[in-house]
Amino acid sequence: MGAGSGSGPRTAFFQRREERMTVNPSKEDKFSFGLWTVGWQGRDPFGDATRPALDPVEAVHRLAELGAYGITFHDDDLIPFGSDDAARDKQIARFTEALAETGMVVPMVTTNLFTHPVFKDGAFTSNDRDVRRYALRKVMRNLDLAARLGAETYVFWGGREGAESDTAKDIRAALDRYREGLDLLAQYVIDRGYGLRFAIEPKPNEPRGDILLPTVGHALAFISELAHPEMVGVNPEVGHEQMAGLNYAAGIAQALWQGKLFHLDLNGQRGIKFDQDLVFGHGDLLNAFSLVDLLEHGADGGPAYTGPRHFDYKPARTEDINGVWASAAANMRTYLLLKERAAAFRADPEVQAALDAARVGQLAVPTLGDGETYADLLADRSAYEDFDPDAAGARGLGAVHLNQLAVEHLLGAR
Ligand SMILES: [Mn+2]
Repeated sequence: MGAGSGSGPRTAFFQRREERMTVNPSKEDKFSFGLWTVGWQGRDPFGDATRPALDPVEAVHRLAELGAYGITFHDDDLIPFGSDDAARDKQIARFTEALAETGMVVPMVTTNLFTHPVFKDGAFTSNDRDVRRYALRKVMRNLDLAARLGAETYVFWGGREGAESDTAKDIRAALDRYREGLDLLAQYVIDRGYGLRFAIEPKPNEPRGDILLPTVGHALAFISELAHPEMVGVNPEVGHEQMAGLNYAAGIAQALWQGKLFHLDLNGQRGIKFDQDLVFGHGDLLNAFSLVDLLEHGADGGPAYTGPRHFDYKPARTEDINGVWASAAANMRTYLLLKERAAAFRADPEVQAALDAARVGQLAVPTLGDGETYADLLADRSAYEDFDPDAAGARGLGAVHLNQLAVEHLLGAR
């Protein structure tokens, strides 16, 4: 199969390779990066920083040159914690100027509610009421800035909202306080006319032993309990779901199904271990392929998601500043290559035949006919009395063949 002997397939292979050389990111691709990604200095629990601090203004310029369209940040990424008003205004002015010079946008903003020791037991769900009130004020201040910069989405990652022991945190009370906080902030956004939507980012653990709203499913269930559920969706991260052993593309599919995919964080993770934040595709590449196929072709062949393709990765601690920019470019190039490979997969007649053989499209057909009732189903002898379960049980699906075709497209062998 694939590029065998003979000039035909070989020529086609090299033509494809030529085409792929031209895969370069542009603003239309809507790639965005967190300031904290390329700005990560490589400090981890066991070691000091391996890189110098990066000026946010330089990050804006370099990412724009690489083809990104947007940049995102936590309040403290842009304005160091504890800055006075004059320093804060000056930094915002420098950043705004860099955005104007490059045409970069700020599609999403979020709050750092985890670095300062004040948040060691959480922000909205700290046992200490004064800490909870302080956290809400910190978010409101940054919501004002997010609206000023034209952001559409405000992310809530509750990394410290959790515990290490079951006895020190009343989970039901913590969820009450989480809801109280988000309801208050939603009302603030409505009253100010900011037009921002909220996106909850689940994570199972790290830095807390156990974090509240640990998976996409937990977050979706929590959202249904809020005062303004229509304003709140999810921001699932590849690595966070995979740290819980879950299928990221499947979680994204459910978020889309519920109309709740407001934003997403792309990166790579290799199995159930600490949060690696690898380059997108540098973990479970086959799941990344399925994810891009879903995002780009999941709605009758067209994009199922049109928001930012946001990368929340960390350039490996081993890299110098050149490696930082190489890894930033790698995220975008990998996404575009997967997009190209997924399009080739969809266009392949053998894939279409394998999809038909596996009856993938049949799942879209409702189980009951139009207007059919359970009484009609009970009266349908072909559904039960005359049905041959042994024959149906003997049918092959051909799922492995279909998956192999995906692998071969991913490898560039077709
Ligand atoms: Mn992560």
